[in-house]
Amino acid sequence: MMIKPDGVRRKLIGETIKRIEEKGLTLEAMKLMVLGKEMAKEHYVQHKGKSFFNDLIDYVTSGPVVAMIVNGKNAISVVRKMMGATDPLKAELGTVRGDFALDISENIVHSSDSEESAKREISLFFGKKNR
Ligand code: FUP
Repeated sequence: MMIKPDGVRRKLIGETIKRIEEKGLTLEAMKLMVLGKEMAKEHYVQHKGKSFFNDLIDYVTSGPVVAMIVNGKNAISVVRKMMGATDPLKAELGTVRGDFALDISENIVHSSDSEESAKREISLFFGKKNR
């Protein structure tokens, strides 16, 4: 998962990690970094060509992010549930987006939506060529 630039700017790193740890999940790796445009475009490749793509790339490269590898039972679905729906208006209270965000274009966090995307993202953010 990743705490995006607005999450870092708003000092929500600790709050987000606290929730993950209290749930019983384990932080396996963590990295604070500014994403380059190329890495950001690769990360969001499934949205290429969409109306919000350029704004999304500008936003996600606008400051440091915290990329994390989170492990634990059903980690992918549990983390997604804890982060809440992509649109903060639809995210339940008690989720990170439901509690801290108002707008879909600045929704604090990203979390992988499948085993396959988790593998792809881990290799993108933590793979050899980006170490
Ligand atoms: P998620 O899997 O919850 O991160 O959501 P998506 O992959 O669908 O979207 C990734 C990011 O694109 C969102 F976090 C915000 C941005 N987005 C928009 O700005 N507008 C949209 O209509 C959809 C997504």
